[in-house]
Amino acid sequence: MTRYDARTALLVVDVQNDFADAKGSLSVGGGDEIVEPINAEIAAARAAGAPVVYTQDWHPQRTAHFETEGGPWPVHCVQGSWGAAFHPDLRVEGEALQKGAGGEDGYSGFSVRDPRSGDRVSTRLEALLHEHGVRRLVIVGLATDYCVKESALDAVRLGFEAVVLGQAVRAVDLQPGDGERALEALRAAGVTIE
Ligand code: VGL
Ligand code: ZN
Repeated sequence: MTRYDARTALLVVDVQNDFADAKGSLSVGGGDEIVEPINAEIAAARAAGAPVVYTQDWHPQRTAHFETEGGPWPVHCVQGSWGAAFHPDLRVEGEALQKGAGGEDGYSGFSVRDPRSGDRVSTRLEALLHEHGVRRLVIVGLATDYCVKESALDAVRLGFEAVVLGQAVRAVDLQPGDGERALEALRAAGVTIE
């Protein structure tokens, strides 16, 4: 079990039906297997007084993030839909931050990016963590090669210590090995993989 304290936060990335359920539109292989391990982390974090923060991919119906508008992805996590809801077995015991609501791609929990112009805008996550006095982040969820990766890279760039739990993340693997390569890139950037 991971070490938690009041200066550590658990970040639960995008454990939503479209990624975590086999019937989801962007279903990640083994996505549902990580819900119970993540619940155990949530319980451990709360017992230690560590804040738990959740992100949700939260797209409008039309966005350049989707294939229908020239982007890379099938329509997924549309605001308010079943696919955008948290997996029903996930314990939700903390604040949820929704990203991408203005049509941005929103891979990182810390910043969203306009898919056409590339302009980046910060979300509330960094300020929220600072308000709680957090300096270390434990990151779990979906998907290893996109939102987990980008969130962990931003975390170390912003000066947080970051730990990704290998048994509580899963990859999209558009190309075989993307998940493994993402973990290597994270290690190289100074993220601890446990
Ligand atoms: C994600 C692809 C598209 C993710 C979000 O949560 O990792 N991946 N949108
Ligand atoms: Zn998305």
